[in-house]
Amino acid sequence: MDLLSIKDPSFLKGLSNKELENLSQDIREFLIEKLSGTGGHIGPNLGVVELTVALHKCFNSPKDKIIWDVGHQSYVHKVLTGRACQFDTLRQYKGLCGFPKMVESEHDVWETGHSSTSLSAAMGMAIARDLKKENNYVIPVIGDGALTGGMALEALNHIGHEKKNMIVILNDNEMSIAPNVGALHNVLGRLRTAGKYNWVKDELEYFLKKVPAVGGKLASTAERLKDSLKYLFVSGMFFEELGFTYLGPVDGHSYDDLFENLAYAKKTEGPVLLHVITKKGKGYQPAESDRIGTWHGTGPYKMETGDFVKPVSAPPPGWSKLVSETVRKLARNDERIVAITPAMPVGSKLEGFASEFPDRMYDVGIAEQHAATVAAGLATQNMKPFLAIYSTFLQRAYDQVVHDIARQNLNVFIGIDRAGLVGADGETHQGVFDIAFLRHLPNMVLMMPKDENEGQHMVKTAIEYNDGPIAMRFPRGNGIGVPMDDKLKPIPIGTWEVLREGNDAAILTFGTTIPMALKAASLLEKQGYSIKVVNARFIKPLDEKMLQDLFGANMPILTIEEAVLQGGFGSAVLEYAHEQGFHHAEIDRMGIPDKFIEHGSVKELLEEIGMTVENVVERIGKLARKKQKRA
Ligand SMILES: Cc1ncc(C[n+]2csc(CCOP(=O)(O)OP(=O)(O)O)c2C)c(N)n1
Repeated sequence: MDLLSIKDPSFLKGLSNKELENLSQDIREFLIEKLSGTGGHIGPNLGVVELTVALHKCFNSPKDKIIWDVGHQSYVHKVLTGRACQFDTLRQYKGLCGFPKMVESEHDVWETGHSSTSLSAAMGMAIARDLKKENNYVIPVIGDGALTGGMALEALNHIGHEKKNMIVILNDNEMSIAPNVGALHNVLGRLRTAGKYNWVKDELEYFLKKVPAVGGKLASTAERLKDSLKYLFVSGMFFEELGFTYLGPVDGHSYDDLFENLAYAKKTEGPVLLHVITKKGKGYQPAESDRIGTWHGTGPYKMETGDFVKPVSAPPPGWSKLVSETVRKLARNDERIVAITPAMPVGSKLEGFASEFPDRMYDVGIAEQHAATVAAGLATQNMKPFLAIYSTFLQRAYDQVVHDIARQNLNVFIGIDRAGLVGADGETHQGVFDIAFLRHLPNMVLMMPKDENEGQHMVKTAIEYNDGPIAMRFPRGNGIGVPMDDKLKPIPIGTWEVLREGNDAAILTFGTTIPMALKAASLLEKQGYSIKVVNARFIKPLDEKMLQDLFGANMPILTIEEAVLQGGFGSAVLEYAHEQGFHHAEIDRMGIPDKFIEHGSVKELLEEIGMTVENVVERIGKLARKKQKRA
C-alpha cells in the first residue's frame, strides 16, 4: 500500500486481517528504510506496528484519546495519521518531531519525551470527559519500562481508586531502554507465563452466580472463594488488587488476539489493563536480536547489514564513558563509591563499573526521584554516591535534590550528563535548565569542564569533596581530543582559569562554548582588540576574586552559556556585580532565550538562537570598542 497517500486512520475500518497484515509489513519496510537514513527509535516502533494499527482500527482518534507514554514509539501512529511523507526529515531541524507534537496533528493529544506521564494525563482527560458528560475512550499506551516510573505508580493508585473508565494498554516487551529491572518487572514476568486469565475469570463468575445465595455469610464465602481462585489461576493479581480489570496476556503481533481483547475491554466498566506482549525490533533481525538496548534509538545505519554508519563511540572519548570510567578507576581505592543510574546504564556507560563492582552499582529503573534519595541515604552512611543522570531527567528529582541532598548537605556527586543542547531529541530532552534549578540551592557546588582532561580532574575533585553535594555537568557526545594527564588532581573549588589575556573586554564562559569564545577572541585580535577569555569552570561558587579584579578594572564582560539565561550563570555574575556595588559594570549575557528549543543539530540550534562565533565577535567587539574609546 502507498503509505504516503494515507490522510487519516479511517481507512483501516474497512480492511480485513489479511490486508492489515500486509499493511504492517509495508509499515515495517518503510520504517526500516527511512530510519536507516535519519536514525531514530527503530526498536520500539517495530514492536508496536500491529498494536498501533489495531488501536486506530478499534477506536476513533482523535475523539478517542490515544496517549503514548514517552512518545518515542509514536512513528507508526504518525504514519497512520498522514505524516509518512515527512519521514525524510525525522528529528531534523524544522522536520518531523521524534515525539508526539500537537502542532503536527490533531491525533497527537498529548506531548511527551519523558517517561511515565501517560496514565496521569489519561486520568485528567477521563475526569474532564466525565465532568463534561462526553463519551469517548481514553487509551494510554505505556511500556513495561515506563510503568516502573514513580508517576505511573501514583497514577495506578489513583485510577484504581476512582474507577474511571479507561483502557490502559501495557506494552510489555521485557525491555526498558536497557533490559528492564525491578520487582514489578518480575510481577509482569509471572503474568506473562500465567496464561490467559480473563476467560477463566468469566467462567468462574458465571459458576459463582449459580451458587444459591443463602444469606450474607455464604455470599462472602463465595467472594472469598472467588478471590482465592483468582490467586490460584494468576500469581500476583497486582492490577486486579489495584482496582483494574486485568486482561491478557495478549499476543501483540496477532490481530485476532488484539481485536478480541480490545472489544472485550471496550465493553468493560471501570479501568482496564490490557497486557500486550510485543517484541522490540520485530521484523528487523539486528534490532530483534538486540538484548542490551543498542537498537532502542540509533543514528543512521546500513539497512542490509545493520552496521551503524558512525561507530557508536569514536575517539576522542565519549563524555559519559570518560566520567564513568574515571569514577570506576577511583572506586578501586575508595570503597565508599557506589554508582546509581535511573534506567540508563548503557547511556551513562556504566557497564564497566557494573562488571567490576557488581554490588556497588544500582540501576533503580525509571525512578529519578528515588535514585536521588537513595544517593542521599547512602551519603548519610558516609558512602560516596555517584548519581549518573541526564540533565533533562534530573528535572524529575528537583525536590529530592533540594530537600534530601542539598538541605542535609550530603556528599553526593551528581554527574549531569547531556548538559546543554542535545540535538535530535528536541525540546523535551534539552539539558538547559539544570544551572537555573541548581545554582540557587544552598550548599551546592556546580561545575563544568572545558575538555575531557579537565573533566577527569573534576571527577577526582568531586569524589574528594566532602563538604556537601557537588555536581558536574558534561555535554552529549565526545571530548575534543586533548592529551590526557596520567595523574588525577583535584581542582580548588571556586577557581576559574584565564585561557587568554586581554585588556579590552572579557568573555566568561565554560564547557562547550569555550572554543567559540577563543575563536572570537583571536578574530578580534586581528582587528586590534585584546579580549580576555576565562574558563569559568565553577558556576557555583563563582571565582569572586577574579570577578573583583575584572569589575575593579572596569572590564566589560560577556558571559556565554549553553543553558537558559534566566537564572543562569550570567545572572549569577549580574547578581554578584549588583551585590558588590559595581552598578556600572557592563555585562552582556549570551545564552538560551526564554523559549523551548526544538529538534535539530546543535549547530543549527545555536545558529537559530544567535550563539555563533560571529555573534560573539559582534557582541564582545561592541563592548571592546566602547572600552577603547573611553581609554
Ligand atoms: C523520566 C525519564 N527517564 C528516562 C527516560 C529515558 N528513556 C526513554 S525510553 C526509556 C525506556 C522505556 O521503556 P518502555 O516504556 O518499556 O518502552 P519501550 O522502549 O521498551 O517500548 C527510557 C528509560 C525518559 N524518557 N524519561
